[in-house]
Amino acid sequence: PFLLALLTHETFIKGTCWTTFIDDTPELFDMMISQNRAQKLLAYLGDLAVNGSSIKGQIGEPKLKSPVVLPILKDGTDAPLDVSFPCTEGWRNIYVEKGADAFAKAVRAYKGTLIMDTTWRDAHQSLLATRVRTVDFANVALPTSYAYSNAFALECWGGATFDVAMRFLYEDPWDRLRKLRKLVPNIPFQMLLRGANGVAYSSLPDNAIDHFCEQAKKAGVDIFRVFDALNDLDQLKVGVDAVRKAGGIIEATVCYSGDMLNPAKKYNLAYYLEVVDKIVEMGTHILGIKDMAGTMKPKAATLLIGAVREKYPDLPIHVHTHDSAGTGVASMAAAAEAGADVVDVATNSMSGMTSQPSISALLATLEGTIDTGLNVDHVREIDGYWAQMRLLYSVFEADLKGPDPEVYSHEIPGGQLTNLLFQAQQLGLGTQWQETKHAYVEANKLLGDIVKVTPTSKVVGDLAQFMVSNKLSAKDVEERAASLDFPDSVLDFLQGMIGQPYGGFPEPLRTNALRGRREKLTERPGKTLPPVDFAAVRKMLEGKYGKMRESDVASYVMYPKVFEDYQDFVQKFGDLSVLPTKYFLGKPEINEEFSVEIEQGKILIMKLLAIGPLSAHTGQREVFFELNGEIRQVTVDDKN
Ligand code: 3PY
Ligand code: ZN
Repeated sequence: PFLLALLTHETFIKGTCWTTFIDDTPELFDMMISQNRAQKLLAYLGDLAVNGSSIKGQIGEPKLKSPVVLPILKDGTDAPLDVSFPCTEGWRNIYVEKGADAFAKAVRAYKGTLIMDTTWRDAHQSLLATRVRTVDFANVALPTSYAYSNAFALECWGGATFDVAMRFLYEDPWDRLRKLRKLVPNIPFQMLLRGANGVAYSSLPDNAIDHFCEQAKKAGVDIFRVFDALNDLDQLKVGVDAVRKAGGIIEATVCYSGDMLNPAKKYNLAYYLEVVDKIVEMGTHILGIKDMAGTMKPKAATLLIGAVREKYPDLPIHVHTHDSAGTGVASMAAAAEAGADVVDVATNSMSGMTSQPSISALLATLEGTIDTGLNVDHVREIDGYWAQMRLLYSVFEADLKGPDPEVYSHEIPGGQLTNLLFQAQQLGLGTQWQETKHAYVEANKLLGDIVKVTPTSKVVGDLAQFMVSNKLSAKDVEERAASLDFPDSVLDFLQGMIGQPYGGFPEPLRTNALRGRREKLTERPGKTLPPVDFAAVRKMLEGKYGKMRESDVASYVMYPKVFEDYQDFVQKFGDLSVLPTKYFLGKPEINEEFSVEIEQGKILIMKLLAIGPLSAHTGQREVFFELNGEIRQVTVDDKN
């Protein structure tokens, strides 16, 4: 049948298609230059057509079938706004023209409460396994620059987006940043930096953090939310100092864990105020308060933000939460009322549950009392785009059904909650999820009730999964610690590679688990880690891959293996970031025409024509495409 499809195809009947199109627009078809890139792209598409998607975590094919409709913003007279070029008005101008101190001052002086939208970072990290691709941000970037022109910032980088971009999406995270920066020059960009851990899972040499922040600032980050997962101030300071040296806006952050309203809990108001005092002493433009699991109840927000506001009237406060319990809007409204200058929300279709609270719900809650400077209609119009994206990326959804205040007891951070649920679902055991949550609580207690956020949340999660899969109770772990083969992340934590926990390490668990195989650190790891030799790294990489940028060096230093795997992939398949997501995740229908702009003005028009029969001899198939009117074929190993 494939032969028949081929012979009856219009290309065979009519000779070449697109001749008139090519004649009319010759500049679009510089085929010579594009040959190699096009062939690599076909290699990817052919593999996808034969073997299905290889993107980790994907279940099924994208459900969004219709073309994506872009937002249309209206001006005051109901006429469509021209958004064909970026908006130039916004808070970023203050920073660019007058510097970080002036920016912080202006934010504090604003009469209402500003919002930061997290859709481009935390929202998809928390709901869609961080899988949203650059092309889908870029497509909505211009209208967003208008609709959100009064926003404090867009959170768009850092956290898990850095490694996931390379590891699973085969994209360069730096290119994403540069591309979006050009399209949105007016709104500050915020990133999430894990203090001395950079955007990795344990500490790096100090000069690696400096180098990373310098590159991030150059590529487009303005505001750096810097936290340490244990609120270890020495670790935090490494990140804060790096941002200062890079000339960025520092948002040093205290992580909120547990429930400060409950007197039996470890982390209380006095604890948080002490951390805030030290952060102020360290020097920050903005104070971040980061409620990564969404356990900060509205009353706690009122008390904590109220207390900080009273003690530090001039300090801008920026509050972050997750809506896992369903109380996120109430907590952010309480924070705004108690004097927060900025609160975090996400576009409606990408909000709720493990993500941030809904922007429109918050705007409605604050309406008439606290001004945000945002146009509710524009915000809603942008959301129409994200509703389509949510469907496009639903192949990565963990099947969360609704908010659940159980988070107040298990305290699992938003991104990790969806991740663990997804893994439990994949194992398909009915009781797995309940067991994992229970084990998470036990693992946290075993480790000394630590603050849980990447990377410490991974330590607790890994120990919990280790307990479930080996059927170990907390008592078993304690009694058999000297002979158990703990996950690496747990040993890293117990060694001190992630920092020093408040209240110290759990003993005798620490000693028994380490068994003298690793030295116990009493100070931050960066003090003893040898500095990175960037010139040597560059030389080694260029020997392997050709010309490298300084940001490539930073990627390698942060994630050596992930970066090398990514480079190997690009050598084979080229830059896939140009491919529309529908065709990145799923194969087109036979004869469905689609276009790919491989670089500005260079458009490939493609069709999948046929998938050939399996050769019993080679285990391969020929896949036939039409590319700008010509038939192309690729040979693909059939892995099924
Ligand atoms: C991250 O570190 O990626 C986080 O989102 C922490 O909340
Ligand atoms: Zn978060």
